[in-house]
Amino acid sequence: TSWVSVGEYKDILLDKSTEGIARVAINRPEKRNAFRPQTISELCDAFIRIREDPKIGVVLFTGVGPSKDGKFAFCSGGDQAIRGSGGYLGDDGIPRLNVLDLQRIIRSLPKVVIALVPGFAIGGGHVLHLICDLSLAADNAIFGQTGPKVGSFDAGFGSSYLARVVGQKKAREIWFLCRKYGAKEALDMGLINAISPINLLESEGVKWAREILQNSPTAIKCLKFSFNADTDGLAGIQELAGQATHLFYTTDESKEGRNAFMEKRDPDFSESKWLP
Ligand code: 2NE
Repeated sequence: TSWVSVGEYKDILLDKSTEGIARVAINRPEKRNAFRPQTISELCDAFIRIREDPKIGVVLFTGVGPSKDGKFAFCSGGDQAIRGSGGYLGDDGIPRLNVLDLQRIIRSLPKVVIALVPGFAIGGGHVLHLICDLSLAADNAIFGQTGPKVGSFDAGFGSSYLARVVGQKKAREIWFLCRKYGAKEALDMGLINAISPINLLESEGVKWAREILQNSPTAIKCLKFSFNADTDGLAGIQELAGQATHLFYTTDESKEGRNAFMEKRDPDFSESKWLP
């Protein structure tokens, strides 16, 4: 697929293709793609742009690489060099954990987000691949949480949702021991969907995206939000309910309610059946 660069960002790259795919990449390879508040603000902006573009159905979310030492990373979590008291510090000196905003934007994006993990997915970077709809990894990928080693934790999606994905025992092992896991182990525990050689990772992602894009957008959106409704509490139910409202607005029954209000008359729902 051919990519066209979109937006002016410092810490990330955003590209779109003409066939309905977007590519978002964290671009701090010398830091193993660790994020700072600006990185996250830019990622939020990119994903919101994608949300508003009705031509895009699938997002490939990845990390730029290799770094000068030849290693690849998806993301190594929060940039510890600018971790202050109470959060990660931007130029404004305000401590932030704005990666939580990004997690919610990705979860509620009415499109499919595929993480392409070309190397390290560690700490808050591991959580970012976890919350994507699908994860494809290069055969050299390394996964793990480090929070209890570096004085941090993600007790939201990072732990509870991880347990939904890999099971309670494995999730507790991942967080309590802070081990690192290779791509094969990740596949065996259901943490990722497939492994590919690193030079084929993006083309594999495009292949998966093309298959998804052949299917019904509305069906896929409702399925995504059904999965979220089971795991994301009332916020997940809200997303599924929103899709029901979208569909209801297309019916004569719903339009009669709106028309009656606008015409200052009582609504007449007699044409609407109480179908089984
Ligand atoms: C990712 C990993 C395992 C890679 O190891 P290795 O040996 O391949 O690379 P190295 O030498 O550690 O890293 C290369 C350069 O990147 C920097 C390093 O400091 C090093 O810089 P120089 O010495 O060359 O100048 N770098 C890597 N990760 C960084 C990071 N997260 N922050 C700042 N600089 C980083 C290895 O690098 C590693 O373990 N990284 C740290 C992983 C980590 O603990 N992340 C934070 C977890 S907490 C979190 O993300 C979080 C949360 O828990 C809750 C909310 C929000 C965030």
